[in-house]
Amino acid sequence: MLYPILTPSRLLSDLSGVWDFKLDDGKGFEEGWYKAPLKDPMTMPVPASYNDIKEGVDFRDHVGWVFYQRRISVPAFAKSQRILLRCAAVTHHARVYLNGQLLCGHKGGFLPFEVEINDALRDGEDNLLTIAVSNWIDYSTLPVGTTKNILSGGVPQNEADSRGNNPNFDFFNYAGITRPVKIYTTPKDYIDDITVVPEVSGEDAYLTYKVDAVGQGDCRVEVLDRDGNQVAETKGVSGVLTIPHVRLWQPLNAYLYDIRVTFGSDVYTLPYGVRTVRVEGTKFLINGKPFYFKGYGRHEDTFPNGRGMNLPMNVKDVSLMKWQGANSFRTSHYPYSEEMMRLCDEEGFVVIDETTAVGVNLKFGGGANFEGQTVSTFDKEHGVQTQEHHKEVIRDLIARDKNHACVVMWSIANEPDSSSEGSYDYFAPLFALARQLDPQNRPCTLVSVQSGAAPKDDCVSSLADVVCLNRYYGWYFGGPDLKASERDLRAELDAWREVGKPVVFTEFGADTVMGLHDTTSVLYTEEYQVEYYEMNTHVFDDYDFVIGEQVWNFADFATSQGLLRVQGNKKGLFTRDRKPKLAAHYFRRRWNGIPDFDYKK
Ligand code: GCB
Repeated sequence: MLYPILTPSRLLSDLSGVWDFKLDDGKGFEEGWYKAPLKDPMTMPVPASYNDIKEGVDFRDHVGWVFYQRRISVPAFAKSQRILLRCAAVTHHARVYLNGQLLCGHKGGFLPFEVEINDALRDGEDNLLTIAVSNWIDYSTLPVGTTKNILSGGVPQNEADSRGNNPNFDFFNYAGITRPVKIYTTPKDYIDDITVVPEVSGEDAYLTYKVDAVGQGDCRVEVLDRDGNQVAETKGVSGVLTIPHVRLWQPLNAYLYDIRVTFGSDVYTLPYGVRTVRVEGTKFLINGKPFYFKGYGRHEDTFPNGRGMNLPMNVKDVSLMKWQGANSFRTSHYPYSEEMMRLCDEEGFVVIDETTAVGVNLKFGGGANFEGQTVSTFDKEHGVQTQEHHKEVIRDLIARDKNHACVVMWSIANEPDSSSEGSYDYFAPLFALARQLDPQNRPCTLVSVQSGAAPKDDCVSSLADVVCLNRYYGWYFGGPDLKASERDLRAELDAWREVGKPVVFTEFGADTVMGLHDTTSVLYTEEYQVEYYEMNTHVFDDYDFVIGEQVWNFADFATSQGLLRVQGNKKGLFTRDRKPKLAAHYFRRRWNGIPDFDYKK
């Protein structure tokens, strides 16, 4: 799916701004709020999560639908073109109405969808756009919602708990229109999609391309370098472009070409980095050289935007990550904004791209998720019912991100139940689908939870190209005894050696409240966080098949309330407003001393 841009043939209008807004009182649809201007609306910025924008617990923790509304108009001269309304992310369910008419619905809060609006659009200025949004999560959605608050050990905390709508994951269930809504146009005969697959041989690159075009027209494809010089050109909707003396996209040393496609009167330009990715033995090769992942699990989480796109913070975060000597992150636990992905292409940041599958695990909280009885995650009747939707998410994620140089691996899920009966049968078709759909055939992984399962019993070892581990030795497991924790971590790594695959630690971390200090370190102090990380990283250095370390988390972030969460999760190296803790300086020293390539012989 193409990112909407302004081109010589396409108009683009961003509907970001302050919209009218109202929480549903249960009668919104019955009373047809989408048919007429909302009565006594509030103001609400788009894009943003709505939860932290107004005050009060009823507002922040509202469960169910909300209504966003504004008027739109489109210039008369654009009406001869296809006119599309595109939502980059609406969390988690959307219904889009124009002039009272339902145009489309969408499930899933972190990927784009669009609809042609020519027929529903009236001439003139008077077009009423309403987007109804619901934050409902349950056993059929991704992320997964549960009947219990996992942070409170399953004890209902409020009315929403008893209605069975709580995250089965550890981040605040922010909702709303969180990424831009745009209108764009295309000619009637148009470029629908572009797919480009790189291959490098010697000094040259061969780009196998395919243009999905609708209607009639001649197709021409050019490659331009950064100075605008044409370096390759060909005709036809598919073929191979040859770039002599290619300049590769390298981690932290990015180079992007422009691939300009012309089809009939339609023109679209795709920024494109040429690089290769491959797993060989226990190495992860980027452009043929063994790469070492240094970086983070992150969240799209800022105040008061919630999960709403925050461009200045995106750019600031990349700057901070570079300051630390990091080279990569995982889009834990959902696809990030298209703007962030484009920025990572531009800045040379390496990304593990994760689906919205978090919480596909009913073992949390002792597994008593069904009226107090233990239910297995993949129980046909009472377990999660997410597999079909999971396939949709994989499809849409790969459709959106397949051309990004920054994306080097797909993460199919975070901390699912990957060692119970039914796990393999649930995940094997998902891995097969991702491998079939990705034209670049990138490695695939799932991120394994610390459950005590032996490597052979965790289907990450049979299905994944790279084993990703979230491990908390010295925090949830063994903390504060770092000696015993180190022994246990080593014992586990000794067992993973037998699997013969590369291992990346995609999470390890300790909650740390900025400003808490002690000479003899104790849990939650900045000193403990440093000692925790020193222990873990020194162990990683002893294992040649450990090819990456991504701390949990880049920054402190908001969660549901619970006794282990001090105004949110405090495992950040940075505070939520991006001030460094002691551990940020520790990693700055460590990572600036670790090369991106050939760290482990
Ligand atoms: C995990 C989860 C992450 C949590 C983290 C924690 O394993 O993947 O979402 O926030 O642990 O801090 O407990």
